[in-house]
Amino acid sequence: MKTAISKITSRRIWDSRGRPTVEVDVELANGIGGRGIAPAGASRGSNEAIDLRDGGSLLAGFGVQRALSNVDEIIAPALLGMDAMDQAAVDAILIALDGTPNKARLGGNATIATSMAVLNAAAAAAGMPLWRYLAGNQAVRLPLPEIQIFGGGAHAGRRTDIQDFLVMPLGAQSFDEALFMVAEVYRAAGDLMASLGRRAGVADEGGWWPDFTSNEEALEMLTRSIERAGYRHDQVAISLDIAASEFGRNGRYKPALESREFDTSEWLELMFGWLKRYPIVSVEDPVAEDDPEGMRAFTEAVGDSVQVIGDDFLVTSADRVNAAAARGQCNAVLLKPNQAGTITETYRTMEAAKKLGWGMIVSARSGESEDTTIVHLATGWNTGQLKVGSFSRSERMAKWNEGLRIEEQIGRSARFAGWSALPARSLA
Ligand code: 2PG
Ligand code: MG
Repeated sequence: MKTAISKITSRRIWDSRGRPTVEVDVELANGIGGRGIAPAGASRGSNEAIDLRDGGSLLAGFGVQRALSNVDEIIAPALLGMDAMDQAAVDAILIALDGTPNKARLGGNATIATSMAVLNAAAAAAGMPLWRYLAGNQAVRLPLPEIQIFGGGAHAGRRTDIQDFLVMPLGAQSFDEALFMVAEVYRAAGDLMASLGRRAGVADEGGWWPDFTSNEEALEMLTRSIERAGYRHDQVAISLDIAASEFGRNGRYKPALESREFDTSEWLELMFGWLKRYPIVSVEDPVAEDDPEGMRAFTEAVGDSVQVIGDDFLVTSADRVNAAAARGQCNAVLLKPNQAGTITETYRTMEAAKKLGWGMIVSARSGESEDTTIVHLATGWNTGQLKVGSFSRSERMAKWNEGLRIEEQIGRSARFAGWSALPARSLA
């Protein structure tokens, strides 16, 4: 069999934060190969796949030697000879070898790098770009990008409580135009901060460092940046990742910049005020992962006008998506392949969300690399949305630029998701 896996190699490489991470190369009998690189989160959901690290004092405990050994000694021998074109069978072996609910034995970093490497090898063997291999005969759209302008929270020393201040170029007609619009907003935001003497470099995902005195000031500055770039709010709108698990627990919210504590309903009221005053069309993790009633209340209150994304709350789990839908929590899911640990589990989560008519946002992590697989997943699976961090630093730009190449490959029949990517309810 030409597409049998004949060799699997792992190595330690370095991510965008200068931390070690897992890279896996898969080679097939026909000599064709594929690669996968594990990303890493900083604000992680407690139920996501375990990012296996060595601990100890070297590299602040971030070493990946155990994960690499798991690839070489446990995963590779089990996958040799398997057909790379059968992703579900390969991933089923990874899941069975691990045997835990959260990849605690092998490490989600070991399994996702392997799973992505196999997928990339299969597409290469089929002689197709990955997005086309994934799409088969299904129609595809270039995803609506969700791009960070200011980075806060765990990615900026908790300088602001809100983690990601992002924009969505809803008025663009193409992916190319979408990036053009965001480039103008990103630059306008940098100029605005410079003119106020508040420009202080960038945060982990390349967004401007949030030198603000309140969360609301950041929202004000973002709104002004959109206007300064010459766009109306129906052309470029705001999306927030509150990442509330970072400062909320047991129904108590302690945002550092708000000078007091909140219970869930007070916290929701504060956010409802933001939704009234600023052009916000999407909110991720508005409440902590341990606050399902807060998530239900938020979704019920805003659900027909705002996309409500579960990240830490859903951890790319099909079961959690279905359970949340039954309880009226969220109307969109963030799809992070390394939260699930394999491509197949990520795919199943996407399918569950698609059946529900939910928004689907394929997402990078705050620790990234030159790997562009997720851009192909967003396009080939036709998820409609893609979140990669900001509009600077090459681990981010590698992905946005890959989207441009895909748009060119599709040519004149290329479609851009735009508004249509938001869940049906938020179009009302
Ligand atoms: C998130 C991501 C990306 P991290 O919370 O959505 O912004 O952050 O990878 O640190 O979890
Ligand atoms: Mg998030």
